[in-house]
Amino acid sequence: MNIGISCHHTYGGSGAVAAELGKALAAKGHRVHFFSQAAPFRLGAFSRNIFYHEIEMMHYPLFETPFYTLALASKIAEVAFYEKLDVVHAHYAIPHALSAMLARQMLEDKCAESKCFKLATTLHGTDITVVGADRGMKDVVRLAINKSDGVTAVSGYLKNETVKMFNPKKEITVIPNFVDTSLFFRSPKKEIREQLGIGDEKIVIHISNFRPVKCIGDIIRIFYAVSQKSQATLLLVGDGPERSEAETLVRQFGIVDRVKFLGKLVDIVPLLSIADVMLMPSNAESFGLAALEAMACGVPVIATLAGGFPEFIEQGRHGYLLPPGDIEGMTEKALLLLSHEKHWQDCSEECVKQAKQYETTLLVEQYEAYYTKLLTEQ
Ligand code: GMT
Repeated sequence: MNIGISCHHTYGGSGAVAAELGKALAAKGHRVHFFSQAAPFRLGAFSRNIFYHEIEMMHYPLFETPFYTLALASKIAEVAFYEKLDVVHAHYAIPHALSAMLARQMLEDKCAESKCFKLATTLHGTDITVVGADRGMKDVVRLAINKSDGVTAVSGYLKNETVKMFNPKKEITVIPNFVDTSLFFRSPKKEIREQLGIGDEKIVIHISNFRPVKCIGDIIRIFYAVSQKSQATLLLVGDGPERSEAETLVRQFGIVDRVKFLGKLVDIVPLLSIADVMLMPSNAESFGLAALEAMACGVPVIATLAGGFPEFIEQGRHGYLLPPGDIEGMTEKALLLLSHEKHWQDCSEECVKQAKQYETTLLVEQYEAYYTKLLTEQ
């Protein structure tokens, strides 16, 4: 198939899923065209069957802000026509699904409707729960959903939220996040600890784009309480709007030497491989890709009874789920995992087993079947 993928390039789950999906489809022989403002952060090196189209925007003094949505639509239309795209897969409802919809209209005179690409849209989370909930954006998100030929959501939770908010015309299919366990597996290296200046203490990790939903403040508070009872280091991977507040809290708590802000790193396997617990106290999380990737590396997760976490993290088996904001509860469970070696080992092994249920190859087959279904439907 000839597949177009339109996604955000920035450090975040939707861009990661889009890039990993495109790479896996290309490895299976499909020709994959990426559309984004800059190269998606997980795209990596050149590979056969992958084509990347950077969206160039027109800058003209009359326009205060350039029109990304329109430039993207023009690019999709151009590539779809010349490369005969079968499917355009929009990751995140806006602007990607809207631009693809517009591209289709641009092509109306050029190709017969039956030959024009099918539009698949994957909802990732904040496109519904944050952007879709905004009064000014709601109707445009609804349009993007209803004008797509098919819509998928990354969890049952997100599907239900979407149905509640938008009552879409078509059935939403759940295709969860996935992980390539041939790349994400535990392989601890001593030199990583040395480079980070860490001895043999326990390691707590968090990876995200530091947005308010991630509750970075809770992470610092939990870790502070943990650090009072256990010799541990906190690795914070990523960056974003909540970082400076987190740094302030770390200073106030006097734990600067125990917390390492590592910034936006793409190669996270070496860090996950030395981690003992992943903290994800988000107050809303449609799936939680970083948690799944941690589990593939044998890292038990402490997350919240919110969003999609309960769909793949079982209480006491892969870690623990507590109500959002329950700092005391999360601290207690973190200490339990950090101090009971046998329990940690059991959870770690179960995490690896569970991650294999979300193997990239399995879920990519589901996306392929989904595209085929759209192409055969009238
Ligand atoms: O906030 C992020 O990390 C990015 C965010 C997004 O909306 O792009 O990620 C979402 O998509 C990921 C991949 O499907 C999911 O694993 C995340 O749970 C989801 N984030 C939220 O729902 C907050």
